[in-house]
This record gives sequence, structure tokens and C-alpha cells, in this order.
Amino acid sequence: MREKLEALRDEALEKVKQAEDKKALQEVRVAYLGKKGPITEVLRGMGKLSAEERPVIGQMANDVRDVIKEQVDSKESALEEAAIEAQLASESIDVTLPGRPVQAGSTHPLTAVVEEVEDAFIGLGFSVAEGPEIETDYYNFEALNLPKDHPARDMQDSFYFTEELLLRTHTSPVQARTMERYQGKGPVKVICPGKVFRRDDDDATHSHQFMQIEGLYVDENVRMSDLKGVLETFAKSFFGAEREIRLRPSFFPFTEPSVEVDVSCGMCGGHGCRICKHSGWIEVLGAGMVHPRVLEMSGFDSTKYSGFAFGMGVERLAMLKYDIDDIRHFYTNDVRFLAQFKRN
Ligand code: 2U9
Repeated sequence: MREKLEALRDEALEKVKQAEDKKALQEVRVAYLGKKGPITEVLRGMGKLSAEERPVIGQMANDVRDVIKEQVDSKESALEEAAIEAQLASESIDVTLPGRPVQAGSTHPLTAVVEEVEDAFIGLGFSVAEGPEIETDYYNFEALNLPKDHPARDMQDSFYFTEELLLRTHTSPVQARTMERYQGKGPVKVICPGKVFRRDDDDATHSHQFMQIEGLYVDENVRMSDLKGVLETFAKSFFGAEREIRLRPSFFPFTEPSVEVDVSCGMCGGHGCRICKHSGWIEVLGAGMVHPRVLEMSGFDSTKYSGFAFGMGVERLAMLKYDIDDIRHFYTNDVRFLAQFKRN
């Protein structure tokens, strides 16, 4: 019996040693320590032993069971530890490896120009206002002194949804709505950037959708000289301090008098070159003193208040500033074009 227990112990410990995973170890545990295992069998057959042998063999069987159990338990802990070590090793990150390059996008040139213009006017005390791209006939035309028979209201020139609703053809309705909100009390000092829509055939200089920034300043005693000073300050800030502006008479239904504003050519310094078509000047925006009828329609007393307004095309500003030859570059989203406008 003694030899049998010793053989059992040696055999079990050898199998513990050889067990490579928890499943194999569990099999050893069940085979040697389970209810149907050989040690339980020895303990069960104790009755057949003599009175002297019984305590000795009993003690020995218990010892063998204990040593097998202890070895199985410690091997189990060792296997668990090794598994955790292996997992940690497989998940380890070498933080000294160089990172994969990230493809960062860039600000769209039109967004960059809008933000730059906004910053220039915010510096002069203007706020930024936005409004709906789908407008009513009233705000897009009527409130801006464009009567029903005006050629600009031709169905062929605008995108109409119904007789009353259309895609705005300029951002002027945003200023009309802003004035209305002020309920006849100045000052109103806003710029309105946004998308506008006109039924045009697209080519290198025209697009059926483009961006405008318009501005409005209404207060007591606003004069043409205020308009000139603001636009000159803007032109110098946007194009460069060496640039000059000049005003030429023009006509818009919503301003009287109206002007077109040229900036001196940055390429030739005003002497004349290919860029300015040998005139020394480049047209950049339209402006004027707000028509008294427009002031009245939006709730302002035109005998007490006066104002100036101006409008410019964002694509045109960007094309002049960055020497871009085709307006369609702004909308086709070729990354080779867009990536040139990365800002630091
Ligand atoms: C209100 C009163 C007056 C806005 C103005 C212009 C002159 C102008 C064009 C420039 C190039 C449009 O993008 S463009 O084609 N705009 O010449 N816009 S004055 O006058 C207003 C607007 C709103 C209530």
C-alpha cells in the first residue's frame, strides 16, 4: 500500500509538471484528487487494513493528497501568471516608434477670406449677421427698392420655388431683416457673409452659386466720407497698406448715390499691367448711401437717419488676392488646389 501511494504521488507530480495549460492541469486534479480517484479509493479501503497499519497509511494518503493538491494549485497560479505576462508582452507599445503621418485638412480659401474680412470689419466695430438662404420676394427685392417690374426680378435670373419664395440673389435681405429688428433705432452696424444664387451659366468668372459679404452702417449723420474711410481701411488691411482706393459713380436700386470701388493694382503699383488691363485699377466692390425708401421700408426715419452699404464677391476677392484664374477651382475640391491654402 505504501509503495502504491508513493507511485501514485510520483506519477501525479510528473503529470503536474508536464501539464502545459489549465485544461490539462484540471484533468490531473480530477484524475488524482476527485471522488473517483485512486487516493479516495485507498481511504475507502482502510477498513480492510490492520489496526497498526490504518493510521500510518491514513496519514500517508492524506499527505500524498495534500502534496498533489499543493503542486496543482501552485502550477495553476504559475500558468495564470504566465498567461498575463504573455498578454502584456503581446500588447506592449513601443512609444519610441515614429507615429504614422496624419492627413490634416486645410481651411477652404473662401472660408479663410470670409474670416479675414470679418476680422477687419469687427475691428471697425461691425457685428456679423446671418440669415436664411431661402428668401421671400419681399426681403430679397421689395424691401430693397426693387419694384415688381425691375429687370433683376426676371424669373429667368433667379431660382424660384414659388412666386413668393426663391434662393436669395444677394445677402442684402439679411441687412433688411436686421434693420427691421432694430425698430427704427440706430446705430446698426453689421456685415453679412453668405451664399447667394443666380441663374447664370458657369464659366471661369461666373458661378450660379457664390459668396458675398455685404455691410451696412445706419446712424445719425453717416456720410459718404465715412463710407470712403471704412472701405479704404478695409482695402489696406486686406490687400496691403500700400494700396489706394478710388470711387466711380454707379447705380444700384438700394443706394443713392451709388459707387463702384476700385483698388490700385498690386502687381504694377498703379502704373498699368496685364492684371489691371493697363488701367492701374481693379474693381473690387460696390457701395453707396442707403436709399431713403429702403431706410423707411425697414422702419427708419430717413430725415433723421442715414447710412452706407457695400457689397463684394468673396470669390473675386480670393481670386485677386491669390491670383486664381478660374472660379470653378473653389467648388471642384481638388486637394492639390485646396492644400495650397494651409494656414499656420
Ligand atoms: C440694404 C441696403 C443697401 C448692398 C450693396 C452693392 C452695392 C454691390 C455687388 C458687389 C459684387 C454684389 O457680389 S456682387 O456681385 N454689390 O455692388 N451691394 S450696395 O446695399 C444694401 C444692402 C442692404 C438694406
